[in-house]
Amino acid sequence: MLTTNDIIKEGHPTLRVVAKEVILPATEEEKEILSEMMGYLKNSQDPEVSAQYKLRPGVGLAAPQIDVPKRMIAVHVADEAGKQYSYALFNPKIVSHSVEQSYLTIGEGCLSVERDVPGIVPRYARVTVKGTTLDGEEVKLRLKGFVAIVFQHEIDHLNGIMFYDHINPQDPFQAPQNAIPVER
Ligand code: K2U
Ligand code: NI
Repeated sequence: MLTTNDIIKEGHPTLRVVAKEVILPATEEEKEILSEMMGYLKNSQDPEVSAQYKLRPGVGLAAPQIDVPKRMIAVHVADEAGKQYSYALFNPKIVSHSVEQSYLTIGEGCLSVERDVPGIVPRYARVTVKGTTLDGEEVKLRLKGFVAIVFQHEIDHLNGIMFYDHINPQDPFQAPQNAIPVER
């Protein structure tokens, strides 16, 4: 099983590469890796397992974070209404997005960043994401709120972007004009 030790930390070059498309159908090895990524998220959200293996809780994970520069992400998160989103996707892509922006009022963290980086991370308020599941099916997801923020954070990892790249260095707490604050 994946543990927090398998997650590379900032400074590791793989966090800054543009990850490669997965040639579909995915190989058994690629499916295994993506399943393990989803397993980490579920384990990290289980109080017993995460305590036993000292797992840092995560709602999303991108393959570059385990030193696999391929376009694969896992997201396991409940939205504001408690609806569970659990998606392990090959080649996720934001195919459209709102002009309107949003941001997580408490700021963002990252399993690859072992320090607090305070500040507002502007995101698109709504995104439509396409990707291919472990079963080889193409899905199209229309997302908003916290779940949309998580998907954008993970897809950024596939492009070598860290959440703090979006924070305004002049005024880290400046909320973008007309942006929707997302509480967590
Ligand atoms: O990619 C990662 O490093 C996992 C990130 C995902 C994240 C998405 C959106 C905003 C912040 C972080 C986190 O480590 S998951 C940890 C976490 C758990 C619950 C709520 C917020 C963040
Ligand atoms: Ni991250």
